Amino acid sequence: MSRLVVVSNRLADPRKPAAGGLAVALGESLQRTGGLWFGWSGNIADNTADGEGHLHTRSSGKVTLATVDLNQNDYETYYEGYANSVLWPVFHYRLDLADFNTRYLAGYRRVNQLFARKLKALLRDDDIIWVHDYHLIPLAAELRALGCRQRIGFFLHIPLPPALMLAAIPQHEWLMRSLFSYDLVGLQSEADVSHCIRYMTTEAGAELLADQRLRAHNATVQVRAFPIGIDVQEFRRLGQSQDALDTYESVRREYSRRQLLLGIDRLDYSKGIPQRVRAFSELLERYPDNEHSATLLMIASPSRDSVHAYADLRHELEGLCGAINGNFGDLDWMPVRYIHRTVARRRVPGLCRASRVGLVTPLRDGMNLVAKEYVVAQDPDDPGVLVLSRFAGAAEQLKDALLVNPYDTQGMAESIQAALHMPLEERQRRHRALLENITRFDVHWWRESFLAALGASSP
Ligand code: ADQ
Repeated sequence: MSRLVVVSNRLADPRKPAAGGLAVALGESLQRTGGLWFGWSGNIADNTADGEGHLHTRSSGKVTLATVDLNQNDYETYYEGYANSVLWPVFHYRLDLADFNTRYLAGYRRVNQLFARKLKALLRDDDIIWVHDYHLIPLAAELRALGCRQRIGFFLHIPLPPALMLAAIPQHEWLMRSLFSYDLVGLQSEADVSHCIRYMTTEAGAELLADQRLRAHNATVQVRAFPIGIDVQEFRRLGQSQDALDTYESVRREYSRRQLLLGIDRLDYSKGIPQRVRAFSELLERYPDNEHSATLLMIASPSRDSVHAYADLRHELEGLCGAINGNFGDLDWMPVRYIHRTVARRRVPGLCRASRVGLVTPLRDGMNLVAKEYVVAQDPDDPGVLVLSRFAGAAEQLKDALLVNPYDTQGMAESIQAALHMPLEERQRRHRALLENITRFDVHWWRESFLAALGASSP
């Protein structure tokens, strides 16, 4: 059996309990066959004499974790710059927030070349390589340039936007051409796949063959949707832990006379958090029966603080929450509770279960795992209602959620009102259908179907 090599910007120790579902799922594969996980250490170190980051390796069971350090300049240009100020906004349809500084491109190329050089030294001929996410799009092209012939697959965790949006990136031809160095490109949704195929056929002159394979530049790549799932078993187990039960009990007690609405996200402009608060304000305005009752709890974990757009978002949100509490709040009722921090993972299921409505309202999202976690955490006899943006990748699968358009404040307020008053039977029916889908297409299905397709691709 070939060895699996996973490459991602950051890596997590799959055997640490704090690791999320993805790390655990990838780790499981790596442990089974023995494997290598390669990425940035998370450290910013001074450049060494030869200008190369040091390679650190350590073992965790049958898995070797290999990491390199970045220097300050690489961190600013590759990570904060090209990855998070060019690719993240454009791939989330936010051309207005993109900063096409040419320094960033140089850093992005340099780090991808550095990763390729360091990784190549560790590779065996029959390895299967799985590269993750937008930080590393050109990695396969750099590996091929060094003579690597192994099978290489790529999975993009964020959306892939329409062709003309991609074309706004000054280096879009170079960037998208580099996908032809992979044997398989996995995307989150069918919508993303159709954008990719359209770009390749209209902008890159590719020919579309059978089975969503594209041919150009003397290479063939297959592009397919592999919607990522969660580790349902693990999340259920987490929900039965003492911490989760304690969280559930204390939240239920505190909000015993209220209807709780919950939002959990990274504080990111793609997540539609201000839009959610506006819709909640509209709900209180239009449906006064919710006064002194409906309470929106938002837990937004700090993210990319040093990128300007994130600081602006934080200020906007603080203003909105302050205004709504000032306008509607009373001595014994605060309509919005906004917490800017990461809560311990083991508390997430309890929070989800204690809330009547889960609000997942991104303007764009590759998938959105919170939507799936929310459903799995519910009590099947008395489940809460998932209100989900139609612009999350998850909406392609989770048709039984209440699907909303986060740009439509009134429409979203009406859907929240419907969710708060949904009869038990309908809540149970929707929950059953959602849970069935989430359980069937879990993270193991995702990993196994991707690796099977990569194994079957022609090298
Ligand atoms: P993210 O943008 O990080 O992921 P998401 O899919 O929602 O978004 O996953 C976030 C994870 O972090 C969830 O497990 C959630 O429980 C946890 N989390 C978020 N906020 C938290 C908080 N305040 N406290 C504690 N835990 C919190 C990217 C893409 C997504 C895609 C995933 C996986 O942007 O679209 O679904 O990768 O491919």
